[in-house]
Parts: sequence; C-alpha cells; structure tokens
Amino acid sequence: MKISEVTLRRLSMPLVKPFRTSFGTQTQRDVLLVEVLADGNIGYGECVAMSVPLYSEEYVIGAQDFISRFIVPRLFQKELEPTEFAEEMADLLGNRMAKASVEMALMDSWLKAKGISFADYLRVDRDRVPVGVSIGIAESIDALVAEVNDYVEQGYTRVKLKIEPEFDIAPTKAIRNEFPDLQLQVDANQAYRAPDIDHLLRLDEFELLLIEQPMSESDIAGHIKLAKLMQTPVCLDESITSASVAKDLIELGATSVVNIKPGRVGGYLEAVRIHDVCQKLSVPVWCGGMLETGIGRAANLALAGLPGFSLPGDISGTNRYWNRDITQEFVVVDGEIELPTGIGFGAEVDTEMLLSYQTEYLTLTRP
Ligand code: NPQ
Ligand code: MG
Repeated sequence: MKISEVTLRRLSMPLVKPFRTSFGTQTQRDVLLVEVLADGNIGYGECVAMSVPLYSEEYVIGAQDFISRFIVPRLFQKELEPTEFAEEMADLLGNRMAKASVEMALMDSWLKAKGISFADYLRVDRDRVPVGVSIGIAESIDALVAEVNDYVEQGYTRVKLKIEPEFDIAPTKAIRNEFPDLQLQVDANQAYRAPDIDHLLRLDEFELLLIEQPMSESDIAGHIKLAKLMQTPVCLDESITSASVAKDLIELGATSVVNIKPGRVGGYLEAVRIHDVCQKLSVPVWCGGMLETGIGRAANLALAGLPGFSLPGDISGTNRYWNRDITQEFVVVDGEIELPTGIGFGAEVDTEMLLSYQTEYLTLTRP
C-alpha cells in the first residue's frame, strides 16, 4: 500500500452519562483517530487509549507522539500491507494501542481497495451477534437496580457490573435478587489484592458468568490462587497482551475465559490469533469494549462474529455511550446488533459530526 497522507485527529466526545469504574469517573472520551489515504482509499483507525494512563500505561498524547514519531516515517519509507504491519513494528516495544489504531486504518483502506467487508475477510458467517452492557459504579443500590432494569428492557442479554472494594457484594446480591435469570458478570479493573481473596469468594453464591480482572495486571500468582479457590470463572482483561501471553495464562490456570480487546493486544489480527488459540484450548472468549465510536464498534461487531465468541461482548448500542456518534447508529434489537455490511470496517463516517467534535489535527504527508 502506498500511503500518501496520514492525519491524526483528536476528538472530544461527551458521554451520555458519567461512567465510573474502580480507577475513576469518565465524563467524556478523548478520541484519537488515525486516517490514512492510500491509493485513493481513506481508512480509519481508532485508538482506545484514555487521556490519562488509568486502565493501562498508554495515554492519548503518548500514542499520538509514538505514531507520528516512530510509525508514520516507516509507513512512508516502505509500502506495507496491514498483514505485514505488526512484524515490521515488532522492534518498537509496547504501545500496543497506538500500533493497533494504525493497523486498523491500514486494514480499512486495504479492504476498501479489495471491495470486501471485514466480516468477509474474517469469513464470518453470522449476520448479527448477541451483546451485553457494562454498567458503572452507581450512587446507590436503588439507582443501580433502576439502571439495570432499563438495559434489560432495552433487550441486553447480559449485564456486567463494575465493582470495587466498597461496592461489590451488596450491589451484586441486589441485582441477582431482582433479576434471578439474568446473565451477570462483574469487573474489578485490578481493584483487589491477594489478601482480599476470602472476601471475593463471597461472590460465588450469585452464579456469575465470570469475574473480570480482580487483581493487578502483573499479579499472575494472585489470579492463579484465586482461580483455584473460586467457583466463579476468572476472566483476565488487562493482563492479556498477546496470543502467547493468553496461552500461557490459560495453561497456568490464571484465567479460564478471555476478554479480547484488539486495542490492548496491538490490533485485530493479534485479536484473531487470541481467538484461535482459545478455541483450540476450548476457552470461551468475548469482545471487550473501550467506549469506542462507531468506527471501533463496527470492527468489534465483525470480530465478535467469529465462532469462538460464545459469550456476549461489551459492544452495546450507540446510545449506551453517545447522543450523537460520528457514524451510522448501531441499535440493539432482541439483544443483538447487526454486523455492518459495507466494505472495510463498514463504518459510515459523518465528516461534519466528526469535525464538530475535533479539537486538533495533524496531517503528515509522504516526503
Ligand atoms: C473494561 N470497558 O472492560 C473497560 C474499562 C474502561 C466497557 O467496561 C475511557 C476509555 C473510559 C476506555 C472506562 C468497559 C473507559 C475505558 C472503562 C475503558 O475494563
Ligand atoms: Mg475489563
């Protein structure tokens, strides 16, 4: 692919309501978009890093700097296909969210040139996937019950509660009592430590699908110990950084379900490799979410169409996060969202909306 131009765009998008997790409260999304122009085809990628390194060590301005300083010069030096990109960047360590966003833009443009959709490229045969919703830490248990009720009425087939040490047993118990048949899971975003294991075991009575990333991303021993004692399956998120790490953590007994987030692992192609390795080991996977715009949402929907995705993802309808998105709207119907069918990722970018959210941009041109 001969790339003539790369534009990095920063958008500030207000969330429909604040989203509170164990690491803080988000009221808006600081989005970094990567737009490439190659042989007349525009490709879009979305970076999932946050403005502050709270979820992982990457952050938006760092990603922007990494892309413009180290990645873009290589794209102008050598004509790369998206399938060659990760290997060509492998000597540059870490920065997986930054790399993923560029690989994504190359993939979108490359698929458009071929005239096929991402779902076709992946040989996905489903045309819709079941979806879940991630619910932030609430002001009160009553407020949480009302919120869960609202999403259940919208058709979501699975609910994930964000938990932290002072907001865990009681809210989970209340939701389980109100919704006895609901597919329910919890996510701690690393808020506990090994001494909290006895406390976490109290969640076992609520028949959860899984508990996600209870301890630090680097605390492998802690997760192995918890997984041995807990009935509820442990599912790692932040700790899973590649297909080989996923395989090791499964074989070590640290995780028995895997949350796949393309941004966290360096891109959609590595995400597919994680799916494949998990499928071989009979480990269920599901697609995580990072409050994506319609660009990332479109791509995640296609990925979640692969056969190993046996649990509903944190994909959600557009209105879970945005009053007005920068693409077509994705709507939950009977608990499912339809895969986009357009070429590339199938996200129909509304340039006017995009520009209305844009705070700055930088265009780099092939020398
Ligand atoms: C998770 N996502 O599974 C993440 C955490 C998360 C849907 O629960 C801005 C950008 C705010 C990324 C808040 C969900 C975020 C974010 C939470 C990711 O752990
Ligand atoms: Mg998580």
